[in-house]
Amino acid sequence: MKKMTLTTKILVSLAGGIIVGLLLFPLKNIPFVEHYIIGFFLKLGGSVFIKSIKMLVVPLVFISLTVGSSAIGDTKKLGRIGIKTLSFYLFTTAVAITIALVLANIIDPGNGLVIESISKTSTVVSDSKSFVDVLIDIVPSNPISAMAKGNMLQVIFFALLTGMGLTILGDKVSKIKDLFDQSNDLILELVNLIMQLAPIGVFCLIATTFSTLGYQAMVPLFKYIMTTLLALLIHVLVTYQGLLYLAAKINPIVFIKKFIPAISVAFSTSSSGATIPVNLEILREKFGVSKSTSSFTIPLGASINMDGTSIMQGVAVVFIASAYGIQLNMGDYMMVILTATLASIGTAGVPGAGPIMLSMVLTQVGLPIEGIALIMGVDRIIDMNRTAVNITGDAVCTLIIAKSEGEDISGEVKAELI
Ligand code: DAS
Repeated sequence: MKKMTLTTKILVSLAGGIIVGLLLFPLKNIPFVEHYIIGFFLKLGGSVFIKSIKMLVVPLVFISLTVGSSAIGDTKKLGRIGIKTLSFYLFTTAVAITIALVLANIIDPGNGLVIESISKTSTVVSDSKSFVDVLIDIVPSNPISAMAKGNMLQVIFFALLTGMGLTILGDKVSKIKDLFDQSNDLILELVNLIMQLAPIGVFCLIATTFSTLGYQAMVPLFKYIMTTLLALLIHVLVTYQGLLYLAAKINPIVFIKKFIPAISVAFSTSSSGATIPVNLEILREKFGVSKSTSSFTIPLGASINMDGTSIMQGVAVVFIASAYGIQLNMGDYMMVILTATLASIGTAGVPGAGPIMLSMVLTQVGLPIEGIALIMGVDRIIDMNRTAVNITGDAVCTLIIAKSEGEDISGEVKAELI
């Protein structure tokens, strides 16, 4: 029998976990079920998986952001293309998360899923702190302490600075740059190893959710998935196609038809990294983008441009806050946009990287990281879709940058058709 892919195993464990959870729900008050099945086996499998994800947050953010920002730093040599690319990526990521936050607040997918009412843990943005204090607090007085405490904005600040330092010093610190690059490969392998636990972790987490909440968990989770997919669709059809048409006069239908193979690879692999080759081939062969432009924008985008991921994070923050009865204020939402936009620079283009960065965003707004357990069960379904959006954003940016550089892009809406 053909070996099941990890995605298939996760989807099978998701279905199995829901069924087992619903079967256990009527039995949940029986001491044996409560203390051994739910309270021991399911709790053990789910908690170990969540803590394994949590374990990677600080090293993944620091290393991948240092590597990401040193790559951005190289744009100094590329001048305008680098600045345009970085500006476009950060702009669309901020638009993406704003769409997610607005849509999630309208639909409120977490409504009805009452886990428990708890107060926010201390957040970076609290009523007592003025905005200037928040900005001052981004700078760590001790980067090691920032990492130990998981103050992620301070870790991000230090990582961006480190990456820029590496670029400025260039060949003088090539060994340190190589060490960071190798450490990035190592940390991505650790993410991959942790993701091998996903089938067990997903089974335990989703079985725990349904054995304790029963059918009441069905509708909120379904609404969470649909809200995220709707936000992803809006971002592709409105933001991306609108920008493509306005900035590059490219016919949206032509773009989608030509880009389907890349979307399919991203959907099936849940990996931006794995989609780089087919993305490059389509942009060069079917749109005529130059090698020099695409070989810069696509690999950079696959590592720092994660609009789909930031959309998941925006919806998940609202969903988890609602499930725990926590009211978020405007300062919190601004913090989510800032943190998720910066986090996208550090999100790795590998399966399952999104929830690792989500735990960072949750920490910054004082939400319980355990809330990830609510959505982790269905995350792979969303990962397939958000990865497809991530790489579509990379391609849209590339086409707009190429057009702005005077390259003749095929697929443009010819004057006679406008
Ligand atoms: N799967 C990641 C990617 O390759 C994104 C994520 O996990 O959010 O883009």
